[in-house]
Amino acid sequence: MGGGLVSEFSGQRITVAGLGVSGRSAARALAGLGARVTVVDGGDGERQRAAAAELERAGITVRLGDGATLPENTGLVVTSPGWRPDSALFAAAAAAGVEVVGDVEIAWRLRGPGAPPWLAVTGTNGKTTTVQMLAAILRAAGLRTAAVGNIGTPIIDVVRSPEPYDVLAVELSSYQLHWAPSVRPHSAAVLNLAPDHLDWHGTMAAYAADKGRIYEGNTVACVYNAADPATEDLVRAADVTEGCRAIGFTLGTPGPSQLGVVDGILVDRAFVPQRHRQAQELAEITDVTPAAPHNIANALAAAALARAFGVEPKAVREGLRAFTPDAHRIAHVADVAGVAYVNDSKATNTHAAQASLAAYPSIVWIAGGLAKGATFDELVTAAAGRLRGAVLIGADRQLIADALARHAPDVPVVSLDRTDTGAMAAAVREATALARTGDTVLMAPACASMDMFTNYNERGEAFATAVAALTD
Ligand code: UMA
Repeated sequence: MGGGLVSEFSGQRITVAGLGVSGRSAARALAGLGARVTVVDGGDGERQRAAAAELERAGITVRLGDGATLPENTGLVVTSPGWRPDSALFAAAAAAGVEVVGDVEIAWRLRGPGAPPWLAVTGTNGKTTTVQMLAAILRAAGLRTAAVGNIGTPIIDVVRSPEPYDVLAVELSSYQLHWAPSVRPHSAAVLNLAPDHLDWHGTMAAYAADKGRIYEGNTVACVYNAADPATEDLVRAADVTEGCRAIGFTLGTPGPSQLGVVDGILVDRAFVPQRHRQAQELAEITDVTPAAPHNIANALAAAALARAFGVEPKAVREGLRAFTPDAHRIAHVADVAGVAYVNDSKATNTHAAQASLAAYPSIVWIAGGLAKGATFDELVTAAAGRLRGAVLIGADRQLIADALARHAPDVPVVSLDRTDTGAMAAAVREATALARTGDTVLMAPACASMDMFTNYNERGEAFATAVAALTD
């Protein structure tokens, strides 16, 4: 792979949409292959200017402050995942008969002979953790691998790297799948399906259909969640390679062709010689950190993909033991004056927030941000009995305030009318004032972070810093 590629992109005029992580990676790779690249971005801030200067030094043209006009003579548009399909730039491309694809599609097209297969993971929640677990298991099996995609490392960077890989653990978002029509993973998993990103996809059906693309052309296993029939429906709808199997995972006793849990042991009844009579022990639930139900499900999905790739049971156990969870997913930050502070910044939608709100008996909830078209009635109804109070931040805080007024009218609510980064420290102070001994202050925003922060990591760090300041 790497530099020796003779490329279909050489000499082509390509417009890259977006100057973020994926756009910069795509622009550099395509320019390196001899394409004439123009990057366009609707923003014109400090971050974009610095990135533009860097790309311009590599001979790439950058146009800031106009993400709508298609540069003249564009032969292909390569979009970043965050750009909505109804963006004006794509309407202009369609009118000019120009193809639009994402950076993941380019990564797929750049694979040379002998390129490593992809084990791919999507789902509304748990995909980053599952991909990290999968990579840990593959490493424990002695395989050369990388965790790439929506997790933060653009796949193009790895596909073009001179370092050899045996297999890639790939996290794909619904956005990336939408723009990646020819990707064909070795095996793939959809972990769960709940409403998210509806402002981007338009409808739940469109969101599900984009997620379902991950199963297209799978050769060995389509892994689904037996507790979430919508994921199995997506397997049925997929056009897979002849001989590819549907493999379920369940927190209960597994049937044939499933992985599941029996007496605290993770067992495999799918990749064993006589699956109608035998089960293979893979690990114990105590090998998984944290051993919460949603995380056991993630471990089973990761194990299923690894087993589909031929990994031995022993490596599954070793990999799960080696895995350390994300610092921003239901992470206990500190206890201050008898109150626990928990960072679940990774809860960027209501489905994820529901899992952490269900885990504590008495909660002061910090929530809010960008709602992405979500509604909060179901979440608030489920959590109402556990809420000591709520502190709301961010652009769409009123939507949550309204749901609280409807379904939990007795819960005290503080709504902070500011969206600067210092708002988190104020929110932590307000939450502390509402909390009583034994309570948990839980930052599980149920919203995306980009109205106030660069990403959920930054939001989580702001929370941890604010908690640390309580004892200064
Ligand atoms: N921009 C415009 N016009 C638009 C939209 C964006 O000009 O209409 C510009 C912005 O000014 C910015 C750039 O495009 O400069 C950003 O592009 P982007 O939003 O696609 O973000 P990237 O930095 O390229 O990061 C993307 C993923 N972001 C999104 O899907 C929103 C990252 O996932 C991913 O890690 C990265 O590619 C590498 O693959 C983040 C994410 O939030 C973590 N994902 C969502 C999720 O997990 O829920 C799907």
